[in-house]
Amino acid sequence: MTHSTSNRRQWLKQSSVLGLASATAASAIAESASTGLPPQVPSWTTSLGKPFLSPAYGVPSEHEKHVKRALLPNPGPYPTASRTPLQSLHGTVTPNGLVFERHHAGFPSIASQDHRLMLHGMVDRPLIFTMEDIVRFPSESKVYFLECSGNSALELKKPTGVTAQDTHGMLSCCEWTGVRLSTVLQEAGIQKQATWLLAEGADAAAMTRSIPMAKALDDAMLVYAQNGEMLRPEQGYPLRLFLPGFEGNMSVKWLRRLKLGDAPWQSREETSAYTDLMPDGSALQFTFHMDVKSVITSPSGGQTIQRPGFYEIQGLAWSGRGKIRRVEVSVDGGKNWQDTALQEPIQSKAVVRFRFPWQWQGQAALLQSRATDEYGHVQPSRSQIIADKGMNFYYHNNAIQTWQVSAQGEVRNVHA
Ligand SMILES: Nc1nc2c(c(=O)[nH]1)N[C@H]1C(S)=C(S)[C@@H](COP(=O)(O)O)O[C@H]1N2
Ligand SMILES: [Mo]
Repeated sequence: MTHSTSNRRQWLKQSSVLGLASATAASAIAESASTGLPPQVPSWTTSLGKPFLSPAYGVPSEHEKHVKRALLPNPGPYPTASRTPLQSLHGTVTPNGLVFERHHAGFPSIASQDHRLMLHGMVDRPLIFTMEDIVRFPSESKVYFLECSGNSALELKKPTGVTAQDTHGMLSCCEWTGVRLSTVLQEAGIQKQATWLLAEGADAAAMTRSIPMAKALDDAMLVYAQNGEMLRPEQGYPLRLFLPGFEGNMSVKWLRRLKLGDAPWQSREETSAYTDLMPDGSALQFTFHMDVKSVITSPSGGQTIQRPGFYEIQGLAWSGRGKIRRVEVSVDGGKNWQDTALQEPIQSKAVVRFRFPWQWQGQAALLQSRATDEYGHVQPSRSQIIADKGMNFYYHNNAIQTWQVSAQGEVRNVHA
């Protein structure tokens, strides 16, 4: 039993690190006698549990019902997205039922056997694929983040969201399975004048975006599965385009048509929307990459730190250009920075979790995180972004987020 003894010693050591040593075994036993909680034998140990298949498709514990997608507080009469509860997640993968949703005209219910993908334009052989045809191609599975370019947009002018879900929840990270787009394009024969690709969705919004051929032939995928099961209808069942690291809008869901051409189509979603107005009156178009960004999820807005002691500051970092190289944390609003530990594996264009040990002694603090990617791009502060791009733009806000911790331990969204 040396094994359990050493475990126990380790636990005692750990508990003193956490400042819990004062909670004595005696008081726990006294509490147990009146509540029937462990170490008393609790009711769930003395009666039969639920049977198999209740339900046949599993759902989270009934005690985790607060962990759910949500609209922003006061989203107005026309909510445009539901958000992922980042502050309640662990690791890096977003469970399918919590992946944020963004659709411009609701989401359709399309039977797999009724779906078709048309491929035409500057190709040698125009083709129409069934889902059976698509799934027969050699496939691959990759972990990638997806971020709406409108994520955190409302935070530029004033702190708007309460929680990390509100401020950064149009972000997900899944294992996507599908076929390389290049494989399917080669089947049709790409003509050499073709430099752009049009992707169109089968939803009522007929979401339409132009994509450079270089991206189409690089890591773009035609995705049919997500975290080990077929796509959820909200995520584009039965088929979506997936462009790793690019603004979420371009990963067209319910993908019905691809057309090759020699110029962008200037669709609504790349002219009136998804462009950024600059101070000189010009607009940035075809931004494509989601730049390096991070957010602390624990402790984060809306939470309260209950008592002084040890806390592990945790958060998420990602870059649409490649791998995260470094994440620093500041507890004094950006005056001093310290390196955090990055959770392996660090995958390209995927979310990385960072961890930082912190002693909170009841002092007011301003928590920030700052990510750097493998190409040396550093996440900017809000004032740097405003100096650079002004305040008339809406999309692509990757500014450093500040959480203010009060002496009472309340955590609030503020501008530092
Ligand atoms: N066909 C279609 N594709 C679409 C959209 C849409 O409305 N229709 N919304 C886009 C936007 S703006 C984003 S951010 C992502 C969101 O993907 P998700 O709902 O799977 O999180 O899908 C994109 N693809
Ligand atoms: Mo989006």
